[in-house]
Amino acid sequence: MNSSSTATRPAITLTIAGSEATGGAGAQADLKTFQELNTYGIIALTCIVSFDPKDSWNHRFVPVDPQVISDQLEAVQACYAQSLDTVKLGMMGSPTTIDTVAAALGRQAWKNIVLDPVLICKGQEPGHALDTDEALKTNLLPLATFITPNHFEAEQLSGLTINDEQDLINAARKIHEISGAAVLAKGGVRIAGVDAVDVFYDGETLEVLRAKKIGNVAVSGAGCSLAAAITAELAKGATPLQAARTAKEFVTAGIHNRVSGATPFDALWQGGRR
Ligand code: PXL
Repeated sequence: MNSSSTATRPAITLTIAGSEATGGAGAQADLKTFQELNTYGIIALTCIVSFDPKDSWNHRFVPVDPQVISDQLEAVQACYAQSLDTVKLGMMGSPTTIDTVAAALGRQAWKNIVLDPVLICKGQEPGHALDTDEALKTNLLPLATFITPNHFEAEQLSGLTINDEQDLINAARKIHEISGAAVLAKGGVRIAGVDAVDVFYDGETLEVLRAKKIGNVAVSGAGCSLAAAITAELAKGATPLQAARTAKEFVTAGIHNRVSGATPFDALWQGGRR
């Protein structure tokens, strides 16, 4: 180990997530967010998603072999045994992957486990989402310290139907009750109104975070980047509410400065605040 000053040593942030080759979402979005927010980013890959330009940009999904997921986590945990206490969980994609990841998480103590409960990606079997939902609820929800469900995921996890802001508040409360975690439930473009509304609830504080909607189409990477920004801020010592506020600003700036390609959706630019 070198003997340089600890003052400049960055906080370490691990994401356990899938690759999305065009760079908009997944582990790529997480790593760019970590770098932008001055943490040292690490990835353990769970799956590889490749959009198919010949088939309406639907997702082709390939899981990483469970042993290989385990090996990556073994390497990371052994390398940073002294300093790794913050992890983000992104797309798992299957119950087997969830079991593998839960087992690795159980091998050490964590300060922050941020769960972005990604349930389904186009191109996966719908039945898959149900299995994944159950496995998430059983194996990952109880470990999480912070959960960032989008509209669909909040409905699945809470069992509630969400049409408006009050429904989103009820869902955030319910997800906190079943997990004990801080929750940021994201309304995104799916709740009517001029603002993109997210609800924060940690059992004590309820805060509705608002930003003017920028268009009415979801931007790729917004959810991943939001959870990654929360992860980075927590790793640097922010409270959950501070982390949520900073993450919302970070994502809003990234959507303002989004990147477009041939896909029908744009991608968030993590450098948007510069
Ligand atoms: O945004 C959800 C998401 C997460 N992770 C991966 C993805 C996607 C959506 O495309 O591909 C790897």
